[in-house]
Amino acid sequence: MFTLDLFGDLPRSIGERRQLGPGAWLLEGFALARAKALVEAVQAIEAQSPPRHLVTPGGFTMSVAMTNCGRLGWNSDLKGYRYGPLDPLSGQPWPPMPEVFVKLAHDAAEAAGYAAFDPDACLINSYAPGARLSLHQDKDEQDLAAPIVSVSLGLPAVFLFGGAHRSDPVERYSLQHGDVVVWGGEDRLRFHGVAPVKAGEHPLTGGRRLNLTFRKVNR
Ligand code: MD6
Ligand code: FE
Repeated sequence: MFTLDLFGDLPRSIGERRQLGPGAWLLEGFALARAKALVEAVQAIEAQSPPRHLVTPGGFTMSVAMTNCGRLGWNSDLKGYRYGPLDPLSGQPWPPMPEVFVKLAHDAAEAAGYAAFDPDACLINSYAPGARLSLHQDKDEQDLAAPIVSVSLGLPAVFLFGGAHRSDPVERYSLQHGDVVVWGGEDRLRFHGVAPVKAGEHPLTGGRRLNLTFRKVNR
């Protein structure tokens, strides 16, 4: 264990594993050594399938901009939420999942006790200052036995971690560049969200926060 103070934040432990719930872990700094390769891969994906502000079925435009890679991508419009093989903007398949993504998702899941995680979808969220994600459950996946692996890059954010019901109390965790959250099992359907991202500058991502969430959609 050692600490770093790169971003003027409190001294921060790397390699610490914090248990957030019976099936949920925060792996501090787990992706740090691969962060540069991950951000470069995101930039290549975005050149093919640019981040876009999706509309919810309720008619709201999301403040987070989204794109995807992998066999399936998540999409939202007035008709609903769904996963599909094609980027609706280009009509082409989503860009393939880079090897550095596949390996990181597998390794992080394993470190949290989930063996043989083999995601078929990676949602890439891009947060400009002020962007947020309201409380939601991830339940559009067919395979709820597999965990979700979530990687934070660039600007920090406060992660809101609720319970099984929308009205349950919410815990707040600071997510820093390189942190990975893995959750599954009993925690798989907990409500969660992201508080509005504060403005800042990060050497790898500039003025934004990136989040990769890896999912296994199809069994
Ligand atoms: C984010 N993450 O951190 C949004 N969902 O930008 C999620 O919505 C999320 O981090 C399911 C599992 C892990 C997550
Ligand atoms: Fe989510």
